[in-house]
Amino acid sequence: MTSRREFLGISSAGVLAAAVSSVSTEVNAQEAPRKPAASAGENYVPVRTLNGWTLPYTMKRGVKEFHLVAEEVDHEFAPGSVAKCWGYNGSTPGPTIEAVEGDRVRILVTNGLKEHTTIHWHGILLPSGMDGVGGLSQPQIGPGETFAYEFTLRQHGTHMYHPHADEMTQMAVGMMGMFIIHPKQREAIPVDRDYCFITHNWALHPGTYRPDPSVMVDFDLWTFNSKVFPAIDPVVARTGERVRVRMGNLSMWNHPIHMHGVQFLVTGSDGGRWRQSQWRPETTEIIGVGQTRDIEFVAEPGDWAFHCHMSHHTMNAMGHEIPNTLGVDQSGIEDEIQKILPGFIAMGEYGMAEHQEHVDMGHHNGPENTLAMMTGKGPYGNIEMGGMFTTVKVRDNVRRGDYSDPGWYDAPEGTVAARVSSDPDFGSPPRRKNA
Ligand SMILES: [Cu+2]
Repeated sequence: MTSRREFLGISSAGVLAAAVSSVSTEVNAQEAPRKPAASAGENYVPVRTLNGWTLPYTMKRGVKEFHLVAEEVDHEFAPGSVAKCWGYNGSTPGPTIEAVEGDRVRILVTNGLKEHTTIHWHGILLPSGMDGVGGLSQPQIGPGETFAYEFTLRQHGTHMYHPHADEMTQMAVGMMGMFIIHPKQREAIPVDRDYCFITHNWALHPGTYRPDPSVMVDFDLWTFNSKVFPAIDPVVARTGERVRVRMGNLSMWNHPIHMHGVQFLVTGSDGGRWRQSQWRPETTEIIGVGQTRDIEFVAEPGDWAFHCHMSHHTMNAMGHEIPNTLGVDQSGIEDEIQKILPGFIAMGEYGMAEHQEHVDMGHHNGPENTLAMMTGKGPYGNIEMGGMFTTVKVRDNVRRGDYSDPGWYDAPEGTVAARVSSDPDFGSPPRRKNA
């Protein structure tokens, strides 16, 4: 999935850069767009954007030139749900910009929207006039216009970019991306893998095809890089590798991101990689709205859940104003309601897990273009998740630089929780009497 997207993305950006080059006298064969990669003077592992891609640049007289195009994109959150979103260069989030502290960068921004826009380089130190706040620090970029931003990177860290024009609408429909700046010197404690994603929320109401920018609280979809589980790429690593995951938040909620299997260290943010004395072990780290956080861990073998801990943020589209059916005897109701609402299924008396079973068995079809509230199959059955949920998949035999999904973990015998009785009165567990 990822490789095809990357290929298409890079191809289209390549065509774009070639078109730009044809009007420039500065271009020669050595300035063909290239994918950023660790090379002489660039002592870093290229960042891996989950489900996303990295924007190629062209070197022009010592300046790294990037070209972003703000435009409408047809985006798939997961198979079964597509929408008209806005993004950059054919995707939401836009491609990751990756550079090195000390680099001079020029970022051309072409506005392919029908209203004006700008880009704010969130967390990056630069001249006031390059800060991208429409009306305050620059004129708006009108439809069809191209503006150039140019500045020298004076810092390193995990940053983001987003419009600062009609911000509520443009961000609500997907305009954002990450801007990773590696330190000039090789890191004293290097990482083997460096992942990044940005969190977002979407009001894609059931049965509709365009996110609603007016919603503040009751969102329908919760995403890592504009994808929901089970369409979010896994974080893949080999046992013992040091892995960094950089996370940004341009949504309307804070996200306590929880990783199973390890105590990770929180090691950085848009303030750069913190001094080691500031690193702290956690298993959940809140990524506040507008913040970025880097976590690092040494990979432990297994399949580990990695998700937001707000339990509604690991669900897909759901009604927020339905009556509570928990504990309600609904016998007889189904026939009555089906007379006015064909296909109605009474459920929820004993909990909501049956929802996924009904959907998977084809009993229950929601509105068109609408994902099931909970979904996903694992080796042991339904995972009953959606939204901001993915896995960390660590194996002993993953090759360096191989990011492909290794499939499900084959747990050593005797290390998986298993049934010891089917008798409801099994054993004599201590119980507290009702007061
Ligand atoms: Cu969350």
